[in-house]
Amino acid sequence: MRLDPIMMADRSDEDNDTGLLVKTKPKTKRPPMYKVLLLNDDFTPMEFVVHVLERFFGLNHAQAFEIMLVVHKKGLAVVGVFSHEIAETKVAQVMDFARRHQHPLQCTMEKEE
Ligand code: TYC
Repeated sequence: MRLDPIMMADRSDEDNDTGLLVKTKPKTKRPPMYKVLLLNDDFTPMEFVVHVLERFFGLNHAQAFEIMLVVHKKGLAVVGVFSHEIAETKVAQVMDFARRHQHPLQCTMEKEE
């Protein structure tokens, strides 16, 4: 015989008194993704930017040239979407490569909506 009161905790999968099963949502939230952005400037040579896009973002020459032109004309473009760690690595690689070649090219990351 049960002497202690029946608590809600004993009926965790049931709604108050309806007897209906209420399934709790499985917590499978995907990790946030980050856009990597390339910014235009007046000094970095176009061919250098194309090379950066081929080297660090795995684009072929035509794709790289196309995105470089978008940045040149619009001021910036998303060049890829990655996990936080990969995005950070891409940004650091681009910034370091540009600095070593004394170009003012800027690359940054932004959390996806
Ligand atoms: N605007 C630069 C030029 O005319 C080319 C350029 C393109 C620079 C893209 C940066 O992210 C950039 N030489």
